[in-house]
Amino acid sequence: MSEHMEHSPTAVEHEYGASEIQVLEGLEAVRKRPGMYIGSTSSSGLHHLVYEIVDNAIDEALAGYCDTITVEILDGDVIRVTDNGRGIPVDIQPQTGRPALEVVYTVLHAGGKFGGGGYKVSGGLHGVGASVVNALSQWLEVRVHKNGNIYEMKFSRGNITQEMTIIGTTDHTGTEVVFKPDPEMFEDTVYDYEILHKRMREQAFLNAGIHILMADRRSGQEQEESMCYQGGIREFVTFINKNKTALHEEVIYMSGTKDDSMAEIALQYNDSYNEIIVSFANNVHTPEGGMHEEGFKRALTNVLNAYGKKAGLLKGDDKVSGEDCREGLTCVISVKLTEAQFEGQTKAKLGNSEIRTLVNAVVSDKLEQFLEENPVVGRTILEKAMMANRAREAARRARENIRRKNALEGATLPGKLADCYERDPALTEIYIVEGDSAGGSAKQGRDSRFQAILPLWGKMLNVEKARADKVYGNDKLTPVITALGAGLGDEFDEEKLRYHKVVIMADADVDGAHIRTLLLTFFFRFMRPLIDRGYVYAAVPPLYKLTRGKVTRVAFTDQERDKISAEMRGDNPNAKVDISRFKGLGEMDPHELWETTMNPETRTLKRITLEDAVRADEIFTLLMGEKVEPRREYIERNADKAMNLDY
Ligand code: 1YM
Repeated sequence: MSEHMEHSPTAVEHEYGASEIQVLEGLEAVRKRPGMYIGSTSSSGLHHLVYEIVDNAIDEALAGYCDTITVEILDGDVIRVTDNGRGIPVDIQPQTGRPALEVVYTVLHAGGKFGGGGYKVSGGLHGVGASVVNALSQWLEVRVHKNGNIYEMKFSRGNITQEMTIIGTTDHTGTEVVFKPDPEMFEDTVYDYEILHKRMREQAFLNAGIHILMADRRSGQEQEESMCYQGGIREFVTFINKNKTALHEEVIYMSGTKDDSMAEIALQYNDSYNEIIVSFANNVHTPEGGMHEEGFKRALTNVLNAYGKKAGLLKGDDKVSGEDCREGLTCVISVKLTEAQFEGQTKAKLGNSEIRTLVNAVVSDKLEQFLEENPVVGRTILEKAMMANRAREAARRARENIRRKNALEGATLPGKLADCYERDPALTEIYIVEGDSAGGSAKQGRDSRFQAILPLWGKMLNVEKARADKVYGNDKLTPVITALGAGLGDEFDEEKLRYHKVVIMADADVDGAHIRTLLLTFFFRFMRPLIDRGYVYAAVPPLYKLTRGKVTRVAFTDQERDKISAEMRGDNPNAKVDISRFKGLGEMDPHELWETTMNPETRTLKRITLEDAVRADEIFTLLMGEKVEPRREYIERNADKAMNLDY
């Protein structure tokens, strides 16, 4: 080491050797085709520069020599990254006769196992490192604290402007890199704090115990956050689930190693229907998945099925599918390996098949063990998967039913449907009406140019007895599906939807609430785009009719009733205003129904939001579920509110 340190600290002119010419050609290539090295020269490439530098600091932390990394955006969109590791080596590298620091910043693909030894995983989406950042920076400075000295080196667009120089002494070790992205290379050089913050938070989760400080020091927009997660990816899962209702308190954590590879997996179920799997290879996000995800999914399905059988929850030939097992799952997978193969369109998919074997083995082993030891959690997870399975099965049966019916009947519109004349779905409305008599009034009262009426007669279902899956094969829903014309589930096709306003018109009583709940649940589970796109509405019929002499008015709330009643009396305190409560839609004559509930000029429609639908689905699950106790509690708790069950 000491003889290397004799390298002159002052900048000296020297003749370029063959290897250095190669170096210059190398960095020139980066400037000619930057997209090849950082993906693009748009915002994503700009931010990528930071990740490349930070990756080196993280590698140093993973090697066990560094625990704090600072990332700062300075005025002029200059980036400064600092760590408290060993400092990049400054000794002369024998092959090139140049300081290692210089080689790291001027030779493409330098980095990694330098001078032999040392565990270093090659991360980075493009795995190109510091020299690429240097080539694409208008200027870059690096200062290394090592051996009691501060070594400094400066560059401009990849060219050395100051040879490595000792500029002072120091009492600690570490590396500081400051660079300004070259405006000649990027469409825009303004950094987005949120993008960097998100990435740094991710890195803090993936590398438990490392302190990462992210700071915006640009004048007028100062902010910073210090991040350190002792729980690592467990805390990552908690973070993703923070606004969701977890089905079990503890995040399940599993890890294992084989040869030079390691895998860790953290997961927790929540009560939603979404699957969130976030995977990483060598701290690089792999949004397209790959072998680590495959290994995980396969093991999860196998373990849950085996456990379900063993615990007596799955009987006979009953099985849950992979998708069933992942409904409501939030999972983070992180693998580290020596020679990561990134594949796919955006090099965001892990190709190493040995990792599939490793993850599969870890999950098969550890998850089984966890479920054995935590039977309550095991049961909860299995029940969630079985519920998902029933819903999926029901959807499939319903789809087949519809297909069969269409084949038999030539996809005719339901007989009860009173269709409208207009054919442009953007202009048409369908009223799904509870009961034949209300349906009759609606048919007479409507504007048949653009309003269609579909009555659903009779009681829709017996809440106490009907099983969830029976509901979807339900004859009453088939006309709804055919009338809307857009199909179901995966095959739902918005293009074919026949009306862009789907209005549920039901009474404000318990039966009406049941029908609304059923329809919303049905739309939520099988025609989700209908709700997402805001096509579903609830009609809001009035509650009161007020009459004085020949004048009649309606009120939608108690307050409104009192206000209107006072208005109708006017200055005459003795005037008699007759107030009656509408018992149901069926009671209104066609004209009343039109004026109060259907006329676009005077009606009130409530657009159904996703939250409404989720709530309906929850209530439905509760009412239809096998658990008697929570159902009874719910009904008792809501008995008095039955009049407006879901609004
Ligand atoms: C702010 C950026 O680059 N830190 C950093 C980089 C290195 C080391 C320490 C390091 C690595 C090794 C030995 C080793 C790098 N060294 C190299 C190379 N922070 C930042 N901190 N000693 C120090 O890997 O053996 C490349 S990066 F190649 F020179 F060893």
